[in-house]
Amino acid sequence: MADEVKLYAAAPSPYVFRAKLALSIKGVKFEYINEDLGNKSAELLKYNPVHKKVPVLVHNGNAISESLVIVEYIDEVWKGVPILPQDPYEKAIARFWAKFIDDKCIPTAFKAFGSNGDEQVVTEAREQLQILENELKVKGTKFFGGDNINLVDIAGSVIAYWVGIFQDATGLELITKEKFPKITVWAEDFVNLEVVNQALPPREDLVAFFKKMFGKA
Ligand SMILES: N[C@@H](CCC(=O)N[C@@H](CS)C(=O)NCC(=O)O)C(=O)O
Repeated sequence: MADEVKLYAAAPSPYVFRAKLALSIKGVKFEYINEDLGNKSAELLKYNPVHKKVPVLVHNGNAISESLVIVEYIDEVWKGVPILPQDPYEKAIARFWAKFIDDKCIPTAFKAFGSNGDEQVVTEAREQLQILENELKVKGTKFFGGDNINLVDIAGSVIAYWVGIFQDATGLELITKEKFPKITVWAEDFVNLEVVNQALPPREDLVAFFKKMFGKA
């Protein structure tokens, strides 16, 4: 029997994108279920009763929540192009950086974009991004995964694509080529990958959406 794969989603969500990209990398066919987050479906609330958030992956009736957990699940179930390193130490390091992006980079960046340019808040966000910049410099590779993207690059898609959109929506230049040369080149390389590019939501739609969200429309 063929696998039944459903993704409960919302187009502007960078977390949904992680799951969508992982499915695309593995070549998995899935049903995309667009949620109205202002009026969540009974299925979403049933499948993710704890957080009530997208993405939720439902595989043959089993629901999995939290984007990084979903990406790991996809990597284990569907073989082919690997997303996590096989070596236990390398795998732990990838999980560490993905968690760093979620725990430190995203919350501080989001706070900065919502702060109307508050200097202290912007500095805090740039301090976290600087750690990521240094990591790319130390690694000296094209992607966090080396020649190919891995869990960290997928986690970082919010920085590679969404941050530029938040910048356009708010007018705050958090990341510039001068301040973050490694992140800038990595972001361009990531977004230019065909598998990434084809899965990304259109830029103009996101700018309009986040302008409203940040009260700039
Ligand atoms: N930690 C979660 C975050 C997911 C998340 O924040 N989803 C947002 C959309 S970007 C959502 O569903 N928000 C609805 C709500 O908070 O009510 C993950 O990685 O999946």
